[in-house]
Amino acid sequence: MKHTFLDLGTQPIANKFLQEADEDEYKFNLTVEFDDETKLVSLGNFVRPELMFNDSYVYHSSNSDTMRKHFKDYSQLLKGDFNPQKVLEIGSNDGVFIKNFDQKTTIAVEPCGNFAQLTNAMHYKTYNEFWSMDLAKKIVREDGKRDLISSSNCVCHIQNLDEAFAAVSECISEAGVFVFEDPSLLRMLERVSYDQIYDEHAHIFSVTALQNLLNRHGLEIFRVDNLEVHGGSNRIYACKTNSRKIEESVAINLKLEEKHGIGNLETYQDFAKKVQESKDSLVSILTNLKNSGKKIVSYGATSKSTTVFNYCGLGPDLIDCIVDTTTDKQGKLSPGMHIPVVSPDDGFDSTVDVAFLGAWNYEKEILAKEQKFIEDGGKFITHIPFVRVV
Ligand code: JHZ
Repeated sequence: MKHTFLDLGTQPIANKFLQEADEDEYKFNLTVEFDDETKLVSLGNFVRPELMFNDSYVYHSSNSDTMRKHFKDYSQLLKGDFNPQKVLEIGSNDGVFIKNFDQKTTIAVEPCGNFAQLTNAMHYKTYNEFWSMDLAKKIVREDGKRDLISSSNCVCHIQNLDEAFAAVSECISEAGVFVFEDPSLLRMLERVSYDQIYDEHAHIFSVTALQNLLNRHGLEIFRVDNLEVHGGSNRIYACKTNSRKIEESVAINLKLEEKHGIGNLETYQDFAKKVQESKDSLVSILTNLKNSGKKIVSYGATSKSTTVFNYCGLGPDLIDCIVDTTTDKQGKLSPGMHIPVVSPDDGFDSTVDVAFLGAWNYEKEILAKEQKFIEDGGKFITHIPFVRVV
């Protein structure tokens, strides 16, 4: 049975930045459910994938030093541990991961046409489609089974996980590995990072729920790495059932999640109360700062900040602009609240007093880069794990 435990209100498409304020915007009610059978946490209302992932998708996975290094290190680790001959990435975005693998033996799947075109031009055969059973069968026929199927920040976007995992099972070689990383539900609960919830994140994964779902399709988890990227993620290593030794990290993570009550509805009801407190506290601190004459901007036009701004009702009357290095977002208006997005050169100058860390997951990288702002008296504010000046 599914239980709705959180309502983040009416929300737009998190990555659909607008050219004009009067453009039509698709909106939906962002609620979150807990399934007490599988223990999976999912959105109550899924948004049609084509509305989010299409030829004008703006998010570049290689948008930070942190993530470029992350994907390079990750590729080396996979080569060292598994020496895969045939590789597939599901959700290859701008190629930040696959560029570390050989073009002749690596293929990619990417539904956003602008990015599929990019990786095809980099000579990686890229299927410009959503991951599905039909596609898995086509790949097996045309390219052969895969020794490594990797996917970063993509599996949690797939609404029908049963089909997705059955398709992985179809496409993977007998001794192959399926390695994927996504935001961790446990970290979200601990950090009250409710902004991990938006249209694209159809699910927020626990190891517990993934174990239940993968097992239905002849797959099992044999290793889990806890990562700091994207606000706390888990890297899940799965294989065909009984094909590899199950490592200690699996039991450690399952125990930790059990201790945190990941299988109990009360845990989520408690989280929902903390989300409301976080909102009240953020609205209050930003309103007080604005009333005392401070100029506030937001740093990083993230999907996460779309949730925060729309849930908390924070608009251009409080936040002058959002600064972001992504050229495809600049000159546009933020989804729902219509805050102008500008380049850091245009919006992050000496007149700014306070910057809300929309990209709080890059706190270290941003603070190191913006030392001058801090030395000159500027303040960064974050809501993670509670509302505070950094
Ligand atoms: P960032 C996206 O979420 C969407 P978002 C997606 N659904 C997902 O799962 C995660 O990524 C992985 C900018 N920036 O990575 C660049 C600066 O301007 O937190 C980006 O627009 N200056 C696929 O959107 C944004 O911030 C900087 O110095 O929440 C960061 O977006 C840095 C470091 C970043 O992902």
